[in-house]
Amino acid sequence: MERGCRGGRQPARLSSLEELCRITKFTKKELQCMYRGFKEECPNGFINEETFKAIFSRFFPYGNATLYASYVFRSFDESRSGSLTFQEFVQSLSLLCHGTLHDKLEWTFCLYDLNDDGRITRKALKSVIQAVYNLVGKKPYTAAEEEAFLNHVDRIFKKMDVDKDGVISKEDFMEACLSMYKLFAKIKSKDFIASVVIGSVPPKGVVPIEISADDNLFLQEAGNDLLDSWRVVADILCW
Ligand SMILES: [Ca+2]
Ligand SMILES: [Ca+2]
Repeated sequence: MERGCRGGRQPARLSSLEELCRITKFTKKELQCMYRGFKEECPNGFINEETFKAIFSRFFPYGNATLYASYVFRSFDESRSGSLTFQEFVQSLSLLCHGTLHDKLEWTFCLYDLNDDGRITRKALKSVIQAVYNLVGKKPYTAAEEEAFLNHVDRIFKKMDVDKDGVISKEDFMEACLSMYKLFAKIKSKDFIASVVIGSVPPKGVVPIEISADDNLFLQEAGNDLLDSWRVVADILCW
């Protein structure tokens, strides 16, 4: 089975600082700062899953970050060697900070494709969303909460499985996410805000945006769990 699913990363050989700036698009100063943080956390020059978990846990003192951190670590450790050098670490981070939307979505797909087979099953989706819930200590305790959680996972799954064949392929994933990002962009546009503020009659020249109730619900539900994964991880790991 192919290891790692993003591909295209530069080979992990030791680069000079200048070269690393060029590859990662981080400035010298940013890299030096990250390197200091890295050396402090990992004096032996490698970051492993345990350290990853410890870093994430600091950001989520009221939740349990271990599961999510292990999924993120897996997505960074493309060679599945169990540890990352500084260069491997910043190359993955660079993708989340400076990559194209397509790069970021590929990474997110990889995060959810827990067994590297190029498809996201309902079970994997549930596991990762559960891990996101754990971050903030949100847990379905009662039977009703458990049912609401499963319905939430179901709605996201149905929306993402574009061709309705029972699994989320990378094509499904890209298509569903890109159409959601387009909706997000529209919502953020001034025209939309103006039309909402003024009410049902938009001013001349402003085109009101119609969003179905289904899409609206999906945007609210999937926003944090799925569409923003790369942003959350980048915020945490950029020391
Ligand atoms: Ca899979
Ligand atoms: Ca599908």
